[in-house]
Amino acid sequence: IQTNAFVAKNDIRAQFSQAMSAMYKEEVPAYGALMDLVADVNAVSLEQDKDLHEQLTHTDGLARITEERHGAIRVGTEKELFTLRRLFAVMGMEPVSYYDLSVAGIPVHSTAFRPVDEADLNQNPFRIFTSLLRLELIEDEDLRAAAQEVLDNREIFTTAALNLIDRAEAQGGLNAEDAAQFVTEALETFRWHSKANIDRELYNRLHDEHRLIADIVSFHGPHINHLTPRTLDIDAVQVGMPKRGIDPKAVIEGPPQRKCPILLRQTSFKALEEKVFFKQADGSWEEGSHTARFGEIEQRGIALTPKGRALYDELLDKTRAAVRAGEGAYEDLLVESFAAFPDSYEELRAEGLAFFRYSLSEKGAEIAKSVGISGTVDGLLEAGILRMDPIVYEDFLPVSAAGIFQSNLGDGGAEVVYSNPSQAAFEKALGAKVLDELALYAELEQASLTDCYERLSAKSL
Ligand code: OOG
Ligand code: NI
Repeated sequence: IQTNAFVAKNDIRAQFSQAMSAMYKEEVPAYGALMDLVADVNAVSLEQDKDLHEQLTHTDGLARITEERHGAIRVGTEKELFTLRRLFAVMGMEPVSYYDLSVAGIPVHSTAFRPVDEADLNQNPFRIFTSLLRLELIEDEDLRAAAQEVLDNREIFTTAALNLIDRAEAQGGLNAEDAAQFVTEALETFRWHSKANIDRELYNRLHDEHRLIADIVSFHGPHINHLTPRTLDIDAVQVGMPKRGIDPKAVIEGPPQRKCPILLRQTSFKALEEKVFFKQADGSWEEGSHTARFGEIEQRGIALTPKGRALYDELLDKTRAAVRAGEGAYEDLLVESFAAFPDSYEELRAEGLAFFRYSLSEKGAEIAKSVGISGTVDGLLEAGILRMDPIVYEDFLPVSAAGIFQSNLGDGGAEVVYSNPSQAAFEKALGAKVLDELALYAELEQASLTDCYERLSAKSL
């Protein structure tokens, strides 16, 4: 019967993303201002760049952009991460990729929960970058134990949310009423709480160890710390921010501006200093402040193959070895280094640097109606039978993520660099393996080609 039918996971995710955005706009008004700026910039980009407009229309990517955003949260325990995986699964979001942030002196490791299939991404690509605290990287044993105790004594999910996760798993989905309640209850986990779980003294000790640890341990739950709309022209947004009273960080993370955007470029505005209250031993609340929440913008480009990614990493490392990000010469040097990265889709394809989605051109579709046809991809592209479009990079970049974390940790951000990946431990906590993003892009490319070849060889009568 209709009323008992399950709501599509894509719809639950879209509702949740909307609800999260509305909540964050209330909590952090500058996010609303940034959304308006991004909407204006995107409208201009689509108006001026007809090729981009056509490409996005052709790949069904246009509709998703205004609704597109990612958020980020940080959790404290394995159990919290485990339940989050189950919560996100209700909305069709799976853990993709493993990011080790210890390389930047940040004691967390992370994944991103996101939809995986092309059709699901096109309906709503909402993602959450999710980090797990690594208390084992804190040297002070007393402090570690104190933090652990606080974390063990909190419950970041409402009882109703936990029950609905169980129900979704048992039934294989949620009906409309349950889905609506699930969205409301799940949102509670990510709400900001100005009353801390701990007293000022412990807060200060955690903060001195690392600001991020204080952010993760001190509060009732993993408040959403930023929500990021997707822009089609990040340089225009960067320039536009100060005009609307928003103060951006100094540099855009990721690759430089290019004709054919690759991977991901990101910039953010500084975290707000917010009033919080510490829970003192005598039961009183003591006023203090905490900085955690900020805004970010992203521009997404084409996904790179392992070969392309290696070249990206090499050129970025080369730049960063010469100048620190944020120093005057950084951007010029970045542009100079990346001159070695081909900047046309033809070259990116010919050199096997990036992933493409193939489809039949109008001509190809016409031919496919009458005669069977075969040939190499090169030949079919040249003959104008196939067309290719960039596959959008849907993931994150560890060096950029570290830059985003750092920009919000203030000037005293840690500089200690101790690479210490621990993917197996992360996956054990998660209760699942993370998906390999490169395999996902390769599959998407291959599936698009298989579909083209099938259509070309099948002669209809
Ligand atoms: C996450 C920072 C990483 C991104 O877009 O790379 C991130 C955090 O600050 O919790 O969101
Ligand atoms: Ni982010």
